[in-house]
Amino acid sequence: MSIDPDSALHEVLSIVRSHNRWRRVEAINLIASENVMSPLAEYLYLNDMEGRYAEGTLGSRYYQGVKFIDRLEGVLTELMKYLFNSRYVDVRPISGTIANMAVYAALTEPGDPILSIPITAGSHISHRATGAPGILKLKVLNLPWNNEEFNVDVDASVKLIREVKPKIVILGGSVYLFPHPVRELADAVHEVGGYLLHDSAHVLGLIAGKAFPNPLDLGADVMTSSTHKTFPGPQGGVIFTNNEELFKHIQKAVFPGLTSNYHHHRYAATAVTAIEMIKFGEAYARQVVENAKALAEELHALGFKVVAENKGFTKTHQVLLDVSGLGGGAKAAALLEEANIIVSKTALPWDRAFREEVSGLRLGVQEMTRFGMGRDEMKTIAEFMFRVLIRGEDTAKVRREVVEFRREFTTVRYGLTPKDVGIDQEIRMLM
Ligand code: DSN
Repeated sequence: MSIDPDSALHEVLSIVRSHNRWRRVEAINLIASENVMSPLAEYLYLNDMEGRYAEGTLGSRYYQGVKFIDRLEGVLTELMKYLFNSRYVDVRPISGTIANMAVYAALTEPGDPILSIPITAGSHISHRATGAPGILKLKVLNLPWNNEEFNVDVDASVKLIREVKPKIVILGGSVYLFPHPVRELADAVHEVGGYLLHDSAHVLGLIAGKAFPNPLDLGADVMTSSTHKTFPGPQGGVIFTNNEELFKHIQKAVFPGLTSNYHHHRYAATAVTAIEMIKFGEAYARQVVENAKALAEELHALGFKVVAENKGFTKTHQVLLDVSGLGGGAKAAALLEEANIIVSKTALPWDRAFREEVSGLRLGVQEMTRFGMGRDEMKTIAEFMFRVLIRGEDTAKVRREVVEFRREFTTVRYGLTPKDVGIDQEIRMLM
């Protein structure tokens, strides 16, 4: 096989240009697990730390040349401690999944039972037997789920915890409309000698902005997260706890257990994002939750089956639709993508399984909120979705209008720019 490097180069540039234009300025992105960094965070993301090693823990490294990486990791750690009211923070995990795995590795033995919400109710793959817990040979059982409440069934869960005596009970997940019952389960978990872990990946930015309760304040022993969903930093993972003993075990699981390089170039961007959340996080988080509610109400008014109507639809960045009557989640998501509206299909708790035909669409408004959208724009988005999915309009026609609409919202809010800190230089994305 031969390959022409020049045409491959041309192709690489063209793919990146097309992607950037499509996802940055022409599509309405409603993937609930994504976001955009501020211009300053994006600017700082490219730095020399990208190619360096600093194996070990802060103050005890195996490499020379790390004095500035050490200082930066220290600053980032302090910012995260302050923002999330946590005594101990490990910012080294490179993803939320690695953060979860480090906690399991630190707190369990093979064969131990752990509990997490059912996959169809939105638990993350790293909470399930097919993911990290399975690799560590943990026995994963479902927390009982109440469809009416769209939440964990507290009484049935307390009963199960007393029976099973799990080592870890995991709350939080990828579908997350209402705060899970941390306070209500913490005592039962502790009674049987277990730990309560809250995976805050989806809601970290809302916690930072005080629009969602901080699980550590409510009795969670450990909180894990990624750093790039509602918390709009670069991709990465983080672990929080107030328990010094647990933290020692967790740190060892992170290194030498599960990582040897921490991708330090992301630290500056994560730190800037934390600073931005201190400065603008409350306004951002409030607007995100307001927008999610507005989008749910508009969709409902247009005839969509919006999940959890009896509970007011949502208290997070997410909105869930049951589109089983509109061809199912996969078909609806594909049709919307044709119209440049990017969403993910999802299982709903009443679906039989996760991998089969699923009934739901999961929408997240955090990224569009950062681009300055408010209630009026949520109405416009709901109307675009109505035209594609209910009225069955030509997707190419809707797409042209989506592009025109989206191009008005290309400046990231709630963040800093290089100019704000006296840097008269901008790196522009290839478009
Ligand atoms: N699976 C991702 C999500 O979309 O929620 C998180 O890793």
